[in-house]
Amino acid sequence: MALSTLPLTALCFALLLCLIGGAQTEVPPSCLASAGVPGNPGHNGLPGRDGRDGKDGREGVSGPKGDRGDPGLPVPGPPGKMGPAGPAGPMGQKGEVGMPGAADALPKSLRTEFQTMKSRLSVIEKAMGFHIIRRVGPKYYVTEGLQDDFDAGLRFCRDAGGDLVLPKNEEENNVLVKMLKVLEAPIGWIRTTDRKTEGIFLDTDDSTLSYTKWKPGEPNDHDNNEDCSMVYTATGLWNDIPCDRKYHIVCEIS
Ligand code: MFB
Ligand code: CA
Ligand code: CA
Repeated sequence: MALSTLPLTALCFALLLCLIGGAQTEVPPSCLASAGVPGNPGHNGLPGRDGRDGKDGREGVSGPKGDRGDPGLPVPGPPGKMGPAGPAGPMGQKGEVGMPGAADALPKSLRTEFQTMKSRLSVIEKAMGFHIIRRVGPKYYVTEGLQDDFDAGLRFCRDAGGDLVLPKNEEENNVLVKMLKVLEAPIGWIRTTDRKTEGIFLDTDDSTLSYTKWKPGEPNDHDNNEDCSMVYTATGLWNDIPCDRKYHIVCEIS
């Protein structure tokens, strides 16, 4: 019987015998037959083990838009922006009658005197904040001996509850000169400028001057740049000078 007609198992057995036979001696001639006609394909083998996961695929194209979601829960949103101020409310009721002021507790004849004493006390308290104090009429001329420009002098005196000095008569001008001598200061500021109208010297509240003591030939707006005023300690005379100079500051408290 030719090998090609034997069933597969028999063929394998025959081949096995050949190989075994060959292992002990040379391969017997019966096994050296020419290759047979290929057999019929065998049955499919058992399914193999799962293979390893393949590489991730490329991102897919976006899918179609989903259906509209259900309405959200009725959750209160954040507070809105502050609205515009409403109209002023109606006038409130009349308040209780206050406690009688100290002056009200006095007989009418003493009330004015009481108010005067109160305001004098306030002036003295402000003046007592300075090292050098001179009383002149109802006013106090005070200084710390500081030097600065005109506007800094205005600020310094106003912050202390007074103002930069402006003599309103000969007596006040003389007291100012004496204070500058105590400071050994050759020049001091005077509270008047012609910043508003060139050549017209006014108080800083734009009121006119009732007293001046200009040096002859002054004010002359020297170099077209003199809008503030000073007093010479040696003569008590006034001169217009540039506002950025640094001279001694004397304040008045009244
Ligand atoms: C001038 C005066 C000016 C300056 C200058 C040096 O007087 O008006 O304010 O002080 O001298 C001549
Ligand atoms: Ca001027
Ligand atoms: Ca001048």
